[in-house]
Order: sequence, then structure tokens, then C-alpha cells
Amino acid sequence: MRARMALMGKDYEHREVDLKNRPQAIYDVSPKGTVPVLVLDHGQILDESLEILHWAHPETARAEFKIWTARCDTEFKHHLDRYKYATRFEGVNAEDHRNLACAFLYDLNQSLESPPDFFKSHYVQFQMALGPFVRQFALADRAWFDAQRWNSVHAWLEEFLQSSLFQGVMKKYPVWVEKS
Ligand SMILES: N[C@@H](CCC(=O)N[C@@H](CS)C(=O)NCC(=O)O)C(=O)O
Repeated sequence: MRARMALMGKDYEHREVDLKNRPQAIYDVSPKGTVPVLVLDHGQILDESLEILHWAHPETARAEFKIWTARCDTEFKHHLDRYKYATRFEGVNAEDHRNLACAFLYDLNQSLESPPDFFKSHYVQFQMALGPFVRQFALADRAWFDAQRWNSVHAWLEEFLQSSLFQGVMKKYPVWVEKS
């Protein structure tokens, strides 16, 4: 979702991959076989959504922005995965990780309450970068999420979910089939 939003309005060929039946072509360009993968004209491969965001919106590589994306992709994502998919990890308690993930959301809430200038001037880029992960966290238990006192995060997420940015990438794409 992050990469799709980052690439909105760019001229590129979208190849939808069925993760249960991945084509050889994805492994040929990126052996880890995860999406997203962006192949640039001169053959350079970007196979992390953050790299794709940086490529499409270079201002997101600046330090003021990276503080958030680094924290989202390491600390928050780590706890989000263990909260959502606790059974896939040995000895993991979902609630512990839900609580640990809250530190990020608490800080995000504070920043949204009195946003630094960079946050205000790059609002849409922040939505692309962080929105999909906050959405996943919220959807894991929406009633619990809604009961927390993060009013600014709630409003921010709702605005993101209603945005043409997010709505524009939520459509279903036909799975890409390699022409023989
Ligand atoms: N760090 C990666 C994570 C990518 C990722 O987890 N992609 C998922 C789909 S959204 C995937 O390909 N899952 C299949 C797998 O991990 O084998 C990024 O943000 O680009």
C-alpha cells in the first residue's frame, strides 16, 4: 500500500503478484520474493517499500522524516506483527506487543497535536509512509483501538482512510501473468 501510494501519478507498469503463487519473474529480480519490488529503467532494483518511497519522494529521506519511518519500520512493525500474528512466533503474547506498540502511537498522537513544521508541510507523505501500518494496527482490534485516548491519531487515521490517496490504491488489480 505504501509503495502503491508513493507511485501514484508516476508512469510505471503495475504487475500484481499473487503471494500464494509467485511468478519466477519476481525471484529473478529480488530473491526474497516479497512485494513491493520496483525495477527502474536502468535495471536498479528497489525491493523495500521505504526505498520506493524515497525514490518517488526524495524529501522523505530527510532526517526529520526518517525519524518516523525508521521507528515505524523497526519498533512499531516488530510489535505490530507480534500483536497481529502472535501464534506465528514462539512464546509471544499478543497483548504485551500491543502495549509495546503503543509507545509509537502515543508519540505520533503528540506530534499530531502540535505538529512540527516539517510534519505539516509533508502531511501527505507522512500519510503514505505511516498510514498503512497504523491502519493494520487499528484493524487488529478496532473496538480496542477506538477506546484508546489518542484522539489525534483516530482523526488522522480516519482522514487517511477517507482520502483519495488511500482509496485510489485499494482497488483490486488483475494478477500479472507472464507472457510466454
Ligand atoms: N520490508 C518490506 C515488507 C514487505 C512485506 O512484508 N510484504 C508482504 C506483502 S505486504 C509480502 O510480500 N509478504 C510475503 C512474504 O513475506 O513472503 C517492505 O516494506 O517493503
